[in-house]
Amino acid sequence: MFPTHPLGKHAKILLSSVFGPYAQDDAFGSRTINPMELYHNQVTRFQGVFSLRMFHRSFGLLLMQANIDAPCTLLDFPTRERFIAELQETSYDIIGISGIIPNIRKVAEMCRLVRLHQPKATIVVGGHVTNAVDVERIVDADHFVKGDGVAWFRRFLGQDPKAPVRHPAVYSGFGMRILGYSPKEKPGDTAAILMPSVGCPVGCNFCSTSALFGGKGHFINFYETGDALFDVMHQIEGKLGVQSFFVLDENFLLHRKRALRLLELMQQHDKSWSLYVFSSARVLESYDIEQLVGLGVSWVWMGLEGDNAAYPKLRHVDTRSLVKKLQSHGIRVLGSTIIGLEEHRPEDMQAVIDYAVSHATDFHQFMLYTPNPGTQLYEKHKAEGSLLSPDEIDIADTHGQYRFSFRHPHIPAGWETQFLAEAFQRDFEVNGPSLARLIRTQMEGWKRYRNHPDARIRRRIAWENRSMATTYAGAVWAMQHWFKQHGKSVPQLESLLTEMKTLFGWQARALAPVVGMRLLLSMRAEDRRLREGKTYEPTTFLEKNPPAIALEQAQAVKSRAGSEIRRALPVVTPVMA
Ligand code: B12
Ligand code: SF4
Repeated sequence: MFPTHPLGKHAKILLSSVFGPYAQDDAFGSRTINPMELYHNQVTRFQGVFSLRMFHRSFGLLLMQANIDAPCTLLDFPTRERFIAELQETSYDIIGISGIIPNIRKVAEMCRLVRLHQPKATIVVGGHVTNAVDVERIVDADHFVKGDGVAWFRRFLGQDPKAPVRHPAVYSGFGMRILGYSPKEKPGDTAAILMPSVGCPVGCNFCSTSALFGGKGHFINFYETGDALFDVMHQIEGKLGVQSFFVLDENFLLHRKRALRLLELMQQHDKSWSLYVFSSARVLESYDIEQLVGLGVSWVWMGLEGDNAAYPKLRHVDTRSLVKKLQSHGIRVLGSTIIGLEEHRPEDMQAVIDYAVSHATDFHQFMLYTPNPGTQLYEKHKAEGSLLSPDEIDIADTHGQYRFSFRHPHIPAGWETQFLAEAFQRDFEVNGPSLARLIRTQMEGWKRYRNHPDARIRRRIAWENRSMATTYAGAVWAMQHWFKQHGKSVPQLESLLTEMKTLFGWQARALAPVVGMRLLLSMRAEDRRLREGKTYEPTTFLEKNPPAIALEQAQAVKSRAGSEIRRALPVVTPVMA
C-alpha cells in the first residue's frame, strides 16, 4: 500500500539539498574539483580566468515545493551549521533530502542530524542517491523515493496526484562570473528554468537520468501538450520578465508534437523567446533549421561520442557537419564527449580527443564513462566483476571528473585522469576561450537573421546580440590583449574583433578598448585569486510556500539575520494541462 502521512496537508515540511561547502576536500565527500558550478565543474574547468562560472538551483526541490499544499520550507545550499540551526529552531513533521550518489555521505550525515535534533520527523530521501548500492544501510531514512517526487509527495500528503503540475517561476542560474567580472543581472537577462519532462525514453545503457525514471521507453511528462507548455511559459514570462528559457528536459525535441505545437503558438502569439535545450544529434537532425530557428532554439547541449559510437542517438549522424550548420544559424553548441568508452585504447586517445576538438563547438564537456548504480552499464560491469570496490575508489570520487569506477578493458588505472585533462586542454588550445566562440556563433546568427522578414525572429536576434557593441566587443578586446601580454597571438580573436568593429560600427570601435581595459584589470585580479586557490560557493536560499508563510506569521517567528536569501517564490499553474 502506498504510504501516507497522518497529518496530510497539515504536516510541516522541510526540503533541503545537501550541505556545502562543495568546492573543497572534506570528510563528507566535498571535492575541490567538484564545485557546484555547471561549467566550471565539467565544461570550462581548464579555461582559467576565461571559465564561465555560475550556479544553478536545485530544480527538483523547487518543483516539488511548488506542488505541495502543506506548509513547505526549502533550504537550498545550506552549510552543515545552517542545516543544524534550522533543525534546532523550527520543528518539522517531514524532512526531505535530495542528493546524487557522490554526495551520499552528506545525505547520511543530514539524516543522522535529523534523528538527533528532530527524532519525530519522517525522513524522505530522493533523487539519484536512492540508486546507490546499499543506500538503505548507509542512510537512515524512512522512505527512499526512486523517481518523480512530485507525484510521490502529493500521494503521501493525500493531495490529488493527477492535478495539473504547478511550475516555479525561477531563473535558471545565478552568481554569474566571467573574466573576473560579475555582470549586474537585470530582471529578464537570465533565462528562466522550464521543466517539461523528466527521464528519456531512448535509454542509453550508461544514462542515470533515463534509468531513474524507468529507463528505455519511459519518461514522465509534466506537461503533455504544447498548449500547456506555452501557458506555463507565458505565465513565467509575465512573472519574471524573461525572454529566454533553459529547458531542463533531457530530450525536449524528442516530443515532436508538443514542440511543434509550441512553435505554432509562439507564432500565433508573436513570442520571440529563446530556448536553450538538451537534445540528441539524431533528434536535432529530424527538424528543419527553419523550425529550430522559429522555436528560438539558440543553444543546444548534445552528445558527440566518437566516430564509431555504438549509441543509437548518434547513428548515421555526421555530428561535425551538424555542429557547423547549427553555428552558422547562430545556434550555440555545447558538445559532450565521453572519455573511456569500452572501445577506447591508450594508443587511440589522441585521435579520440582530436576528433572531439575538431567539432569546434562553443563549449565542450568531457566526462569519464561511469557505470552509475541503477543503469544497465552498472549491471554489466557488476556481472563481469569489473567494478572497483569501495577500498579502491571513494564513492565521493565517482563524479566523472577524476577516476574510473571500474577496471577499463584497455586503459590502465589512473591514465584516464590525464586523458581527461588533455581533452580539456587541447580543446582550449585549439578552439580558444568558449566566450569568444560563443560570441562568434551569436554574430553568425545576427548576420544571417538581422533582416529576416519575420519580425519575431528579428526581435530575438536583436535581443540576443544586444551587448555585441559594448560588453562583448570589450571582452574580445580584453581576451586578445591578455594573450598578447602572455606572449601569444590568437588570430581568431583578432579577426573576430575586426569583424565586430565592421559590423557594429563606431560604438564597438570606441567602446572595445574602454570596456576591455576594465575587463583586463578584473582578469588580472581574478587570475591572482585563482592562483591563490580561490573557489566559489553558492549563496544559501530559504524559501517558504504560502502555507508556510502563513504559519510563520501566525507563530510570529523572528527572521534570522544573515547573508542568505529569504523569500517566497512565485508559482504558475497551467490552465490547460
Ligand atoms: C542541474 C544539474 C546539476 C546542477 C546542480 C544543481 C543543484 N543545485 O543540485 C550542477 C550543474 C551544479 C550539477 C553538478 C553536478 N552534477 Co548534476 N545534474 C544536473 C541535471 C542536469 C539536472 C537535475 C535536475 O534538476 N533535473 C530536473 C529535476 C526536476 O529532476 P530531479 O533533480 O531528478 O528531481 C526529480 C526526482 O529525482 C525526484 N527527487 C529529487 N530529489 C528528491 C528529494 C525527495 C525528498 C524526493 C521525495 C524526490 C526527489 O523528484 C524530482 C521531481 O520529479 C542532472 C541530469 C538530469 N537531467 O537530471 C545532472 C545529474 C543529477 N548530475 C550528476 C552529477 C554526477 C553531477 C556532478 C558530480 C558533476 C558531474 N561530474 O556531472 C556535480 C555535483 C556537484 C556537487 N558538488 O554536488 C549526475 C548524477 C549521477 C548519479 N547517478 O548520482 C546527473 C544525473 C547527470 C549525469 N551525469 O547523469 N548538476
Ligand atoms: S539520449 Fe541522452 S538523455 Fe536519452 S538516454 Fe541517451 S544519454 Fe540519456
